[in-house]
Amino acid sequence: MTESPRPARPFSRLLLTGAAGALGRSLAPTLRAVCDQLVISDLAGPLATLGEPGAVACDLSQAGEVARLLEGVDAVVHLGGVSVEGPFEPILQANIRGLFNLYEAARLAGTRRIVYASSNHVTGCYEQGRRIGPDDPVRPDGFYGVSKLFGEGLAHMYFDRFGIETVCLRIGTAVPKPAERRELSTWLSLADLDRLVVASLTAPGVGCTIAYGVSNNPRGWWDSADAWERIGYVPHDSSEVFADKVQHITADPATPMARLQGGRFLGVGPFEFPPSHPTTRRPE
Ligand code: NAI
Ligand code: 15L
Repeated sequence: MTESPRPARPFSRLLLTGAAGALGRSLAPTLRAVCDQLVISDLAGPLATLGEPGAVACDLSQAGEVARLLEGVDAVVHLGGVSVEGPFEPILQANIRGLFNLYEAARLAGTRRIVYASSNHVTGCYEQGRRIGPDDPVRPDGFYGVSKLFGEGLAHMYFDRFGIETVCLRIGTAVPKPAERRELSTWLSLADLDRLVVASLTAPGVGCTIAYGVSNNPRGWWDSADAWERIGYVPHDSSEVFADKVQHITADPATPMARLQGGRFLGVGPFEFPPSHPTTRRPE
């Protein structure tokens, strides 16, 4: 049986969170082509730098703001939040509370699909070189990776209970070109990012799918073939053309940064509790 072609503009109102970030800026022009109206959103400060009339400032940690943002939205590309390893509190607010606010608002608004920027850091404690896929046990490499796992769990629950479809993309390193040896394995070209996100938005019947987001890298560590087939993603680019330039650039071989898939995030932390935290307060 041949599949009917996907509609050119399957969404009337598509929301892009994190629009002022690196990937949001890169994706926005492509997303405009698959919807009647693209709503772009971010924190007020970063959003102002875009100079986009009609952009909507929203702090994801604020439930009321998020509820207003989702009104009339039929699909979301969710990139907003803390994007690196760091202390727990900001990650809690933006990535954990923010995700809860987003899904609850989506449920109330009747949103049909979310493309969620998860991360390779949900499995960042596997050894470099080890082949893994979405069905392998998770091994997050920090608070950031754990927050992305919370999002994946929430996505599953909102599909099973409320029918909101999500494609969770465990993105590798989405940058114009790889800058070090690790990125020869983790690279996602920006053109392949476009392909991946559009496929995730428009594929029929994705349920709740987890897919790694990488280009066709011969040194890749992640096998996502089944999920890619399900969403219809075919990567076109390969990191290998950059190998001669960057394969000698590595973290200190004596550290977990060089040994584990999460790379330099393994060199961040641990973090002390802030002085006001109840467990660090001295007894009176
Ligand atoms: P980025 O840090 O450049 O952009 C994230 C955006 O989220 C920023 O513009 C920031 O202002 C916004 N944001 C932060 N806290 C917020 C809040 N409380 N409310 C509303 N907006 C908030 O990150 P980038 O590189 O564009 O990544 C986008 C998404 O993709 C992130 O969720 C990141 O975790 C994920 N990702 C990115 C990868 C990459 O290679 N760039 C790899 C894996 C995952
Ligand atoms: C991520 O999750 C980050 O958002 C991005 O900044 C990169 O560091 C990427 O992972 C990576 O692992 O290279």
